[in-house]
Amino acid sequence: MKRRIFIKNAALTGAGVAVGSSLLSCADSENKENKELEIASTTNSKASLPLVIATWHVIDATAKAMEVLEADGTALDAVEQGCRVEEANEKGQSVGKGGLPDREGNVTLDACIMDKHGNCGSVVYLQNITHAVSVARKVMEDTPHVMLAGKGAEQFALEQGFKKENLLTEASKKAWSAWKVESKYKPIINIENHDTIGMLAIDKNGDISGACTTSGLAYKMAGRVGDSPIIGSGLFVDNEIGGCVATGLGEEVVKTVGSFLVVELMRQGKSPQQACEEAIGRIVNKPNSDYKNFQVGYIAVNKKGETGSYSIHQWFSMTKFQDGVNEQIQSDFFNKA
Ligand code: SD4
Repeated sequence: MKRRIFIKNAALTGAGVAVGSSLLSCADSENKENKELEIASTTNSKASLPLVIATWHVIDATAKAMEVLEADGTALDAVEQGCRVEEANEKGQSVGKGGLPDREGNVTLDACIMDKHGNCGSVVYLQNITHAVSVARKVMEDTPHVMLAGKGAEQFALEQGFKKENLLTEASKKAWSAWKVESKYKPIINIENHDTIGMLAIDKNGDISGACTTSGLAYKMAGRVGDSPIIGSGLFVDNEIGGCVATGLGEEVVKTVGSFLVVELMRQGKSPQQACEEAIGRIVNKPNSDYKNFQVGYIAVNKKGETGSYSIHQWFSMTKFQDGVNEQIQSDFFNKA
């Protein structure tokens, strides 16, 4: 497992090629969006649209998102639908149903979503509802607010017709019982593999949206909320510039307002890769940084469709679906010692 992994979904090969090349042939068009795609083609030959990227190894989720994009769906629909795949996957123990609980045995979810207009919605400490990302979207679209928490978020979800479910699966209950024997609280993110999902998509119109959903740190303190539902930390999108999502130890992302930082660095002219690297630098270069003991990873995309990813430690990966190829790409990382 400890090597570069490429997973190509042959069945879907070809799905995204036509769009990019047909748009690039419209060089004489007055259309601003097409011009932007043209610029992308000169700076990054791989930057054809639509595209979707996500944190970790989630090819089923990116495949779902691409299905939406290929059917002329919006980036917003794509990221919501993509994230829902992992939320429903009971085997993934860090998101949605099957997520590992807090130290008291409660599964609590954090999620957010952001659209091309800069609108956003978020839920924190949501219980008993699998599709936190969809509740976040409802907060964005059907309330005058950005964020709903705890009981209020649950009540809102139920009023919106979401189903009440027990999110603590037998497997997660078993893991929690085993953890309780020693009850050691050490909020260290598993740096090998994870399922917390942050997703960014650019649709055929060149519009960007993003979403993020998680059950947060396993065995966290009751009431703990991480970076994932915090706009600017776990996720940020500016349709003129690009988007970023974070994964890993949320406290460290929040302290540096990581995703907003990455987008602002891209605004200043950095590539997505350079911006992710600099944002990780802000964490590891702090005096007395304890970075050897935790993981943080960022993925980012800019308006041209160029992508980047970077983490503190090895084995963070990004899943990318573009030009008919759905692949897991290992990230470069800081701690090479
Ligand atoms: C959190 N950032 O709650 C989330 C956890 C995560 O990969 O992303 N894990 O801190």
